[in-house]
Amino acid sequence: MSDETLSNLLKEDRRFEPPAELAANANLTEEAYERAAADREGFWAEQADRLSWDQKWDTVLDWTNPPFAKWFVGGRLNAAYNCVDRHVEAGHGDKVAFHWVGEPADDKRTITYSQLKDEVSQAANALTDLGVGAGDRVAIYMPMIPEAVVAMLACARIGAPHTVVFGGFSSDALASRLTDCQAKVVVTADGGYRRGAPSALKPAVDEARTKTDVVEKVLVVRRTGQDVAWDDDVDVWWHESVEQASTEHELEFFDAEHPLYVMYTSGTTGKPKGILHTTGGYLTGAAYTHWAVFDLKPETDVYWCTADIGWVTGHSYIVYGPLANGATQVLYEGTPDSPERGRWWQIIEEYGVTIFYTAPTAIRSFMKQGREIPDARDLSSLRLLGSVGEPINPEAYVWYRHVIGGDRTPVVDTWWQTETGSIMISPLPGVTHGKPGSAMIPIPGVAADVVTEEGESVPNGSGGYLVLTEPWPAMLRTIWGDDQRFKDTYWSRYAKQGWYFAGDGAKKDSDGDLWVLGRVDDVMNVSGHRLSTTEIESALVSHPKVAEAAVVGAKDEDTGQAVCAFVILRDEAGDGGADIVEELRNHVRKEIGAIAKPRQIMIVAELPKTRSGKIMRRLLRDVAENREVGDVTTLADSSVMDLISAKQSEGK
Ligand code: 6R9
Repeated sequence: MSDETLSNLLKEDRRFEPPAELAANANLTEEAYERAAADREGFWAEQADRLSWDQKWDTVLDWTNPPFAKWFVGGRLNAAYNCVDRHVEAGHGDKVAFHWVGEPADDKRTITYSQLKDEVSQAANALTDLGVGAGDRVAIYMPMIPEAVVAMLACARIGAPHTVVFGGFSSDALASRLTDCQAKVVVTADGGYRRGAPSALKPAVDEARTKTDVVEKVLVVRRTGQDVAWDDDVDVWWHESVEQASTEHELEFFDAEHPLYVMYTSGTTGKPKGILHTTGGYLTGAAYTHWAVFDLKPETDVYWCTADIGWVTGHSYIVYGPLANGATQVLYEGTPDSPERGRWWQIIEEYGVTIFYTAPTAIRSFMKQGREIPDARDLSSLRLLGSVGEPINPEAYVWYRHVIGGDRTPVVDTWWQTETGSIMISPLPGVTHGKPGSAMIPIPGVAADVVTEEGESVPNGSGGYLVLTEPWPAMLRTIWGDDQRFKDTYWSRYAKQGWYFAGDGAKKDSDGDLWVLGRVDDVMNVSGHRLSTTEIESALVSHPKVAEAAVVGAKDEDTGQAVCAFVILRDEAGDGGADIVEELRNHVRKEIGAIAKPRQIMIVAELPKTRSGKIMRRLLRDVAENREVGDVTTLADSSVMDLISAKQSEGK
């Protein structure tokens, strides 16, 4: 990928220094890079010391049977104790753990660490009464309400691995996950609020139970008060069990390698992969990275991560990392634009949020709406912004920093995966001179490289495959029930070297900083030139009329693949004018080169996205290649594809 056509992103030469005050008081400073490289295991042992262990480990890492790692061997701890009880014991019981904000505007709750301890203990007692023991799996299918966090921590407290299934998933998706991990109990709610209206959840659980017989009990939180079907043998109300249970619960400690949770994520085949995380290493990784990358000062910061707990960001950066660090957080139930477009900015103003972590897709949709909306709120409390989930286009990064961060705040572009458990590649806010669009270099403790197919490290200025070259504590331990798939998917491509293959393409710029380009299946090959979807998307988004763009490679008789782009215009651009398509094609040519000029550009109103905000390029490829559109069950809004397909046939 050393082609000059790929140099567009590397032309980005804006740099942002860390603010002096943040640099002077930063949690992690430059010396950590060297210290960690000199003694990686020693460095991780220091990070594990952030946690409270009932029994210390004997060995930091056992890597004698790769790729099956064991971290902190012989150590014993309880994840929920680390996230809750120990803060209460240290005298911080009155500290706010969550400012919970419901979607209905007056629905709010403040939960202190002692209240959280009581509720987690009650839920632990209730789950035990329902027959859940250490090692049993519990599924959690809930809206973003405090009980969801309580349920996760209660599972951790009794050593029952949880599997959180995003509340927007269908009953089919739920049933297949329940079956795969043999979940004995499901925790759910009657419903949740979405865009001002109650949206039912329990019927999907009822339906899933007709497709699998593994579930013995369903614990139901009453959230919306809507009618639910009830099976007396199976269904149990939360308020009749958990809320009646004792707030005293005796702790048990578990082995460092005791399973903490299974998180399902999509792979290249239809069957989702159950990514297994264990206790000691995962919690070490989540706590350390949350402290280092977000420079958390637990006494003064108000931290808000907008992810849903149904995906890994919610696990590591709402539940385990921040709570292990004793943070005060905002937890929000709803969507960014309900009941009004400025809801997020209103919440930041109201709670004085200092650290804000969200996804590029959200940032781009705010760009589309225009800056008047955030400008109407006082966002001066913010001191640090984070991004996760996909590459952030330089324009979106600069807008985020400028409009939301008032040019004061560093932006940390954090690269990681469900599989990695915690952030791997990211700027350090007190150290790094940020470059818009680059995740920069691996954080201290992590070793990554960009390599060729053959496994040679590429020189600066070139691209290849992103690999992690040393094991790390929060790494996945296996795919639930499928060790072979675990080996094949992540460890077979560079088996000789023993590296983890991340499935992402990346480039090193002339300074050796990393630019993650997206999944390798998103890398196109046009007339023998390797082109990145991200790069062309960034070129399109840099056009003043464009809000968001998705690019796919469609089969082409002449060029192998051809570039097809789907573009959402900014509101103020109206329909873009009669020549908009030609204007954009020429813009891409100007930005990158003729080779990247899209064969086809479709102006659309929406893009198909998963609930975690990733654009489903696979579906757009179906449209671009005039195929029947494939499986849309993981889309947040499946009607989007009907609109796009209709538009495509109109144009023919
Ligand atoms: C945390 C999360 C992982 C995939 C990953 C990559 C993409 C995530 C990114 C990024 C560029 C970033 N990704 N963060 N790409 N820059 N800062 O998103 O986990 O849902 O498992 O997705 O997301 O392609 O491989 P997950």
